[in-house]
Amino acid sequence: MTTDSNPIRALVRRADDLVKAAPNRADATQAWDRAASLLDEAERRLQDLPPGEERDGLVVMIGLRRDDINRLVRLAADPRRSTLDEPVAPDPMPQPGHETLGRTRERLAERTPPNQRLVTSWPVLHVGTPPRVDLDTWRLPLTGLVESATRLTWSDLRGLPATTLTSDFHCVTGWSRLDNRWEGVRFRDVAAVAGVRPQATHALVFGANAYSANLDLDTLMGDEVLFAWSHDGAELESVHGGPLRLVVPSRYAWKSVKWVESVKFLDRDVAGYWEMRGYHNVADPWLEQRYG
Ligand SMILES: Nc1nc2c(c(=O)[nH]1)N[C@H]1C(S)=C(S)[C@@H](COP(=O)(O)O)O[C@H]1N2
Ligand SMILES: [Mo]
Repeated sequence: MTTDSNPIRALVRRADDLVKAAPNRADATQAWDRAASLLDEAERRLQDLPPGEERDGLVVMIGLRRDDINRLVRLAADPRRSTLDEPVAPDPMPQPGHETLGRTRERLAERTPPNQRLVTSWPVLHVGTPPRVDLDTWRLPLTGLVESATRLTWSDLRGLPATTLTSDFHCVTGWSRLDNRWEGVRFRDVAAVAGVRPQATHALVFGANAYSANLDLDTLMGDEVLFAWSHDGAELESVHGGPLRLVVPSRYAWKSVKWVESVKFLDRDVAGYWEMRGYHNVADPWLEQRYG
């Protein structure tokens, strides 16, 4: 009998989805408990897998997630921390059939990557708790392979040429939100302040709660990639990554880092948070690059 690792991977991904949607729920602890029991179940099923690389890889994948959940539970229990927590309005995961109105079916289909469903609400997904950010002390360090290491202040950032762009947003958990009007500055205009060295090929963009995503510079320097502070005409809410989030429309939304904290330019590709946890390195929704 051959033992299939896919059901184990499916359990792990269900646990991920619960963790990311936990901020939408009145009781995040319940979501973490449920995620932890899915990991228990995954670990039980590991016993049936033959020893080898695949099994070892899954052991690491499960272990990383156990650490994540433990960290989240610890943080939530920390009284210094929980006084900073803002209540998040419940925003349940969209159900199939929750469709955008007023456009022709064909036109919508053209803009909907495979196995995505359209939503008009805007789900909130992230690991951890939105940080409280003070714009007076906020800094954006640009580090690594740059001509001059730079720490932008909020007013430095707002002094750069602002752009408004409309783009679609595709989350790996299966929802897409079309026509998001973002206002911000292009990644490449921010990068130009520090001057990117010629040998740089990739960057890691870091966000609050030890989050990160890796991208190649060709993608990051593209026209559509913004650091955004406004969405659909309103200041970007903290739950959606305000004061500043990255927006990379050509990639699944986990690459659109919320609460950006720094950018590091590199001459090699280094895996970010979800990429390290088995998600696809590139994450093109049109090629359905969900998992590695
Ligand atoms: N800092 C940070 N950024 C993050 C995440 C996160 O956990 N932390 N989650 C990502 C994921 S998985 C998604 S789908 C989008 C969700 O953005 P939204 O909550 O504004 O819809 O943010 C991305 N950016
Ligand atoms: Mo996501």
